[in-house]
Amino acid sequence: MKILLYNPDNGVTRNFMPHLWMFLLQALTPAGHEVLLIDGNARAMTEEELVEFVRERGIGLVGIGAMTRMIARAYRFADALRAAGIPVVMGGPHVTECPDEALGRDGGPRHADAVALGEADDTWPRIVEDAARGELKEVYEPARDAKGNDVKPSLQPYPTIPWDKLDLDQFNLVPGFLRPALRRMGAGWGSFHVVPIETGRGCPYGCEFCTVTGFFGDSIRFRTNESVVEELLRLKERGRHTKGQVAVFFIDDNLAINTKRLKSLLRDIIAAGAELPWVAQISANLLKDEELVDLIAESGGKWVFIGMESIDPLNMADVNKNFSKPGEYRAVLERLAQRNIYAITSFIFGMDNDTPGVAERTLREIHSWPPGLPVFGQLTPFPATPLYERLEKAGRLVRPKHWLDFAPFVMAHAPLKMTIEEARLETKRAWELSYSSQRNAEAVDWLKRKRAPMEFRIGHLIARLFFRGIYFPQMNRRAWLKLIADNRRTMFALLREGLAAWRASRHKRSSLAAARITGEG
Ligand code: B12
Ligand code: SF4
Repeated sequence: MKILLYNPDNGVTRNFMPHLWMFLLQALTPAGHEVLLIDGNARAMTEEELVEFVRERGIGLVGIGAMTRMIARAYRFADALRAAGIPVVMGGPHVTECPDEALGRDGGPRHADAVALGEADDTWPRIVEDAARGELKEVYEPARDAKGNDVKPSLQPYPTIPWDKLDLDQFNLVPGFLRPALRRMGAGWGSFHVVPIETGRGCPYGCEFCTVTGFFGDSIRFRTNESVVEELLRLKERGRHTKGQVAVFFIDDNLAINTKRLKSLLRDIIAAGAELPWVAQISANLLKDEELVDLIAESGGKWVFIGMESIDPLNMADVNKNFSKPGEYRAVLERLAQRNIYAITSFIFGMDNDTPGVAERTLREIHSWPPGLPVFGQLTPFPATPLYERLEKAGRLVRPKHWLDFAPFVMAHAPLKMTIEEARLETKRAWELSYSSQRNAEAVDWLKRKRAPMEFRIGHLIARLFFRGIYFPQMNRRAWLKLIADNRRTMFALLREGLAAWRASRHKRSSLAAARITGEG
């Protein structure tokens, strides 16, 4: 049987990275079936085009995965496929939290023939075999232990994802017209892939707004160090072989949740020569350990995603995230910056203690830190989270099924001390000010003053231009050209400096060669 795994696009910007679930399920598919992958963020398609693709290739089962944010779009694709007689199975966090909605058991329309609840590593092979026999069941769930809890995949052993052989062309971040020239640059820049790798699952912290503790559980499971190192080595080989660049996103929710284990993994990566540039999510409270931060730098760590959420400790207490202390953020970021590691700092507006002006106050604080990539969202009650339950009980949900009429950056409940509209405007202001051409220039200047190497400054500016796209749609060439025009001063300054350095090194090389010839003569 031919199977298609499909991830709908997010409607804002191209994803910088493919979704791991597709590659994982592909690797876990029993022999004898062919699995195709399409990520709508990399390969845009309408519902009709997807149906045609599926029909032309004789695909017998489509698997769709989506977060809550993309679920309405996912349902539209599923509806079109089912109307054409193609069976659809859906999985991922949202349908796990709302299976009745996907199956039409809540009085609404049905969107999926089957749903896979929770982690599907063990159920996927069963789904495939049932579908091949035409006996798809409605619900697939993990086995239960004696206490009635889900049996979670141990991640030991972990399936081999053949990154070295996969066709990853749809995820190449280098624009097509630049590839031939860039392939010859340095070690080769004809392709640039950010590849998701997980080293463990689960988080015990249970922040009120987060679905992770409910979905993956509070007991943490790790892959073996050997299996992670082996995957990194294969990726490194792929980069060499294809004359391209590979970076890794360790998608664990909190890579340092067990500091001892992370140190041992990073030491093994260094010992095996498996270092690649990497980014990971780590909470601020776990970044105080100097030895750990040294190992992060030595093993290739470049960016750390930190869920800072708010600079107001009262807000942090409200969402059960007291372990992360706003008063410690500056020291953490400085410790990272000393090693040329920078942070993607994530903030949430619309918390219960937020008042108008929260954007200005937060930005004042951010501007006193080493520059990073701040991102701003709003407190969102995802289904099955403690936050959702609290707001529902208090009668505060204005749009209880906000995902079915998704409106970006419009809250689904009213915060206590500001309106929904004020929260939207604060978020907009924070994005505008954080990614203005002036702020981009200031960030690059800061790095220059701190003598950060040229490649860090170029990387930082490029990252800023991409990150802006999380809020401001950058889906076409016009949007990109405008962005480049707005930031031309900073770009030209870097280019001039780069050319001067290149000329100086060329001059030095030819003087050395001349001296050698004269000496030998
Ligand atoms: C990496 C990541 C991202 C990446 C993007 C995704 C990518 N390209 O990988 C980035 C950093 C961009 C991102 C952004 C966001 N993210 Co995010 N992200 C994650 C993260 C950390 C890892 C995802 C992952 O690969 N997990 C590992 C795989 C193996 O697990 P999985 O995807 O759940 O898949 C398993 C099962 O669900 C199932 N499955 C999944 N799909 C399917 C499909 C089928 C057919 C079947 C059978 C089974 C199946 O099988 C898999 C194996 O067991 C998760 C948290 C987490 N630990 O999962 C959050 C998470 C998915 N993100 C979340 C959120 C909220 C967001 C944002 C909205 C945050 C924000 N406020 O801006 C944005 C939205 C971005 C956008 N516009 O698209 C929430 C989603 C909650 C929900 N109910 O929707 C999560 C769960 C984190 C959380 N704190 O709650 N994210
Ligand atoms: S630390 Fe991160 S992953 Fe863990 S519960 Fe809190 S927000 Fe979720």
